[in-house]
Amino acid sequence: MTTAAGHPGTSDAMARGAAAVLRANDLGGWTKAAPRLYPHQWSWDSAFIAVGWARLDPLRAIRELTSLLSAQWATGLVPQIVFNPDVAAGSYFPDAERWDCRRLTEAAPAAVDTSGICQPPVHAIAALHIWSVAQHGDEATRTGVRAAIHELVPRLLAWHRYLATARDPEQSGLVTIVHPWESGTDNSPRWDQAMETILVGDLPPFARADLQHVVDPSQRPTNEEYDRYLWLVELLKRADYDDALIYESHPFLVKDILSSAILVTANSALLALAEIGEADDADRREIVEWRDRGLRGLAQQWDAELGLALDWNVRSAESIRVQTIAGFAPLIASDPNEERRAAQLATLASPAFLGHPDLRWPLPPSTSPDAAGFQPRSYWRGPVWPVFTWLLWWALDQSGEADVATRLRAAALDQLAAVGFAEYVEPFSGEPLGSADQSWTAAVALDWLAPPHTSP
Ligand code: 9WN
Repeated sequence: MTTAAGHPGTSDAMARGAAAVLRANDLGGWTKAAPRLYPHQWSWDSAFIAVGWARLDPLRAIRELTSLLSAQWATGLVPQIVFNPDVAAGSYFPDAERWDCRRLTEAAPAAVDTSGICQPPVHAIAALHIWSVAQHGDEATRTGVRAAIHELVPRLLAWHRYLATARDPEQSGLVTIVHPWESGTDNSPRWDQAMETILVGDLPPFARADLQHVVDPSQRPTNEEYDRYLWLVELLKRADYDDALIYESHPFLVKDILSSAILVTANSALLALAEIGEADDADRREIVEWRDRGLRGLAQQWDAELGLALDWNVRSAESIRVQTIAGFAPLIASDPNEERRAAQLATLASPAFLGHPDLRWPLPPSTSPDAAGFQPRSYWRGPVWPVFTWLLWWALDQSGEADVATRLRAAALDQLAAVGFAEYVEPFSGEPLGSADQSWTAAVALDWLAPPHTSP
C-alpha cells in the first residue's frame, strides 16, 4: 500500500510527508482524522493531532483544541465527534442525524452537531505539550498560546469534573464508559464479555460507511459488533443522553482503565495549565484530589500475576482479565509505586508484548498475542497503533525510563519508514492496515522527529 505522502525513508522526508498529511487533512481550525474513512473531528485524535501541529505551528495547534472544546456540552462532556457539516450524506455512519443530540438534550451545543458520547481525555496533556513547544518560539507565539490556555483552563476543568463526577458516581477514581467507542479502543477483546450480554432490540436499519474505505473488512469490527454498537446508541438516545438515567439502566457500564490512567496524567497536566491560566486555589486543590483518587483507583485494579491493571465491569461487578495495552495504565499514569513500575516494565519486555519472537518490530501489539481474543489484522484486537506507541513512549520518557523510551522511538520510526502514516499495522508482517494518511499517525511522527529527540 502506498500513501499519498509516500513511504518516507529519511527523517527529513518523513517530517515533510507528515506535515503534508496534516496540511491535507486540515480544514481550517480543525483537522479531520483521516482523508476519507473519518471526515469529521474526533476528540482524542484532535489532541494527538495538536501535539503534531505544535511542531509546525503552536498557534495552529492550540486552535485545534479550542475548536474541539467549543463543542463541549453543558454537562462538561467533550464529544467523541464534532460533525463536519460539509461532508456528503453517507460518508460516515452513525451520522449527526442518527445521534440526534440537539433534539434530545439541551446539554448539547446549539451551533454544531456532535455525537453523544466522549473519548479518552488527552486534551490537557496536549495543551501542556503545546505550551512547552511554544517556549522555543517567538514572543507572539508565546502570548497567543498563553491567551488560549487562559480560555481553555475553565473548559478543561469542566471536562475533568464531568469525568470525576457524572462518570464516577462511586468516587472510585476510575472513569465509567457507556460505549466501547468511548474507550477509543473500540473492538478490543476487553469489551467482548460485556458486549456478549447485550441483546440487540428493535434496531432502526442502517448502512455501514466504513467498509467502503478499507480493502479488507476483516480489518474493521464485524457486523455483529456494529449491531451492538448501534443498539447501545439507541439506548443512550432513549435516556435522552441523561447521565443519571444511563447509569440506572444502561447494559454497558465499564470502568475503563486506560481512560482512567489518561485522566490521572491529564490532571497533572491541568495542574500546570492552571498555573499558567491563573486558576484559583480551590480549582487546583480539586485537580489534586482527582489525580490522587485516580492513582488509588488504578492501584485497586492491579493484577500482580499479569503485571497489568484491569478494567472493571460495573454491571457484573468483576475485573476484565484480558492482556491488552490498556493494562499499562500505571505506566501511562506515572504511578510512583516502584513495585508496580518494575512489574509493568517486565510485562512490557516479556514475550506477551515487546519480547514476542515473531514481531516485525518490538512495538506493542494492541492485544497480546498470548490473549484468547488476539487477531493480528483486526483493528484493536492485535495490530500495532503508532499513536498508542507514542503515548507509551511519552509516558516512559516523562517518568525517566529513557532507555526503554529510546528503543521504542527508534523501532516506531523504523516502522513508520516502512508503512507510511497508516492507522494501524499488522504486528508480524508489518503490513499497513486501516486508513492511509491518518492524521494522528502523521502527528506523532512529527513529534518523534522534532529535535531534541525527547518530549519538550
Ligand atoms: C469510532 C478516529 C477514530 C479513533 C478511534 C478508532 C476509530 C471510530 C470508528 O477511529 O473509531 O470512534 O469509526 O471506528 O477506534 O480510536 O478515535 O480516528
